[in-house]
Formats: sequence, structure tokens, C-alpha cells
Amino acid sequence: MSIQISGAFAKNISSAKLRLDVHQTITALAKAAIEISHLCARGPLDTDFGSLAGSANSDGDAQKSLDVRTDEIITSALKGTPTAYYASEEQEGIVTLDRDKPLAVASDPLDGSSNIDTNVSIGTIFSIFKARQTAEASFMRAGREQLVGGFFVYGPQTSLVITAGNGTELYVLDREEGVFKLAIAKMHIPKDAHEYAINASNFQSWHTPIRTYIEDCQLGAFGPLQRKQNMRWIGSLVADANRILMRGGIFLYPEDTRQGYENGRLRLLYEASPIAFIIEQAGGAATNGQSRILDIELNTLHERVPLVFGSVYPVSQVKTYYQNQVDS
Ligand code: AFP
Repeated sequence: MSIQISGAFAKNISSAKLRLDVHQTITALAKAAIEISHLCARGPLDTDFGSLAGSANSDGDAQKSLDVRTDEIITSALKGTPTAYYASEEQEGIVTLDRDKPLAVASDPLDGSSNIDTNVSIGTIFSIFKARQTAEASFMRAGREQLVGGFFVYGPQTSLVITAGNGTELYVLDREEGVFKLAIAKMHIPKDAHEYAINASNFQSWHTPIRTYIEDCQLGAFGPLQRKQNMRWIGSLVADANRILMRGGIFLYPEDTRQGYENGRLRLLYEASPIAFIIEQAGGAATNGQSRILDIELNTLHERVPLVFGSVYPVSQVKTYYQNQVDS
């Protein structure tokens, strides 16, 4: 057994059979994560560790060999589970595993992979849906229909942050036993905090509401926010999300004027939606700057979405900067 799932975890999933299917799938993903964690921990000891795989993913990002290897590990792990369809950042189209099975899984197998050779925490993000009649229909829907949202972090700890709609739980891998064990039964994001995360090098490309908000963060106690604001940017979504879950704050990857960033950088299906589900279940908020991420219907498999998430108060403040722009 690769994970000791809590009794409370899937309480909100009405059908006992579906709960069993979800448990089986999470157990397989946890086993895959232990293998991926081992590969990440070996780092440059494996010759092809950070070398490019010579291919590109659906967005044309150069694929690192570990990206491809990670996707293979997850695909093979899901074959033994009640999963009909698999959608991956690393694969153009949807993979049909067994159309008679009840679940559909979406994943970014190795998010943060541009950090692979810098020993920064990276991770696997995933979302589990109830499968529909077709592969496309199983994913072209709003994120609020997820059964489960989760992410593994391969860092000082190998951990799993996960929700099935009954709060957000933290599991940590006990390496001696090779099992993920529950560490926090209900994660809670403080309603307010004073730490923001954004790639400030994009300042010249931001639209007015975000530029004004970040200027006010930099003004801190000398501006309208009336408090010193701290800044952190790891450049690895799972690491930034994990920090915000532990101590609050706000993460922003907005749309900007750069070509290809008209809807930001992060993907709705297998990055923003699972993160949004986790954050909301921990008492936080997740928007595209103005509207709730979990209400946005997916139209194309790899579509991007602006992403603002974290403590409820700063996320709602960002919304007012958009409203003020409209009103002015
Ligand atoms: P990679 O998976 O290509 O490293 O991208 C990581 C990521 O999707 C997310 O984890 C980070 O928050 C974000 O991109 C960093 O983007 P910038 O490099 O533009 O700051």
C-alpha cells in the first residue's frame, strides 16, 4: 500500500463503488510518485537527467527527458486503475485506456520541469473526474465537477496535497516504510496575509490592474495597502502553492501583452483547476483575476488561463483593481 488514505477523505463522494475507484487510482498515482521522487532525488547521477528529450509538448515547450519519463510512469500506473481516459500536458491528445471504466484523469506529470537541474522543488499535478460517454466530454467541463484535485511535491519532503471536496489534506512520504501518511487533516489558508508571488520581470507586459496592484504591494506601508508586503517567486507552481497553503499569501500569473500570454501561462485543465479546488477547500480563493476558476468551462484541452489564488482577502482585492479600471 503506497498511501494510508484517511477515512474522511472521500466522504463527499456519494457512491461507495466510486469511492473505491478513486482510492484505487490515488494509490496507483502515489506509487508512481514514489518512483518519480526517486528519479528526481538521484538528479545528475543519471546521465540523461536534465538533458532535452528532443521533442516538444502540446505548447511547444522543449521536453526534458524526465518530463517524458514521468508521463510514461503515470500512463502505465493508470493502466491498472478504473481510468477510461488520460489527458496529459505531455501528450497532444487524450489517451483512451479503457472506455468502459468510470474515471478520467488529467495531469501535468512534472510541473516546474524547467527547474529540473537546479534542485528546486517540482511536482505532479492531477485531477480526477467521473468519465462521460466520450473522451472529449470527460474533460470539456468546468473544474467544479472534479471528484479529486491533488499535487505531489518532490522536495525536501515528498508530499501529497489533495482534496475530494471534504477539506484539503497533507500527506508526507515515510521513506522507511514507502508509504504516504496523513500529516495535516485539514489545511487552512489564513484569510489575510502580506506576501505576494509573481514573476516581476514581466512588469512591462502587465495590464493596468495588475501593474497598479503590484506597485501598491511594493509601496507597502507607504501606499493604499498600508502594510509592508513581502515577495517570494519560486517559479514552480506546486512549491509556491504549498507555501501559500502553509502560511497564506497570493500567487499571480496574469494575462499579459506578450505573444502567447494573452491568457497567461498556466493551463486550466491540469494546473489551475486542481490547484483552485485544493485552495478553495483550504479556505482560500482562486480566480482568473475576476471570476472563479472552478466555474470556467474548458473549451480546448491545453487552453491557458490567468491564475490568481491564495488568501481570500488579497484575491478579492485584486478583483477591485479590475473593477476600478472598468469604472475609471
Ligand atoms: P515549467 O514546467 O516549464 O518549468 O513551467 C513551470 C510553470 O508552469 C509553473 O510551475 C510556474 O509557476 C511558472 O511556469 C513559471 O513561469 P515563468 O518561468 O514564466 O516565471
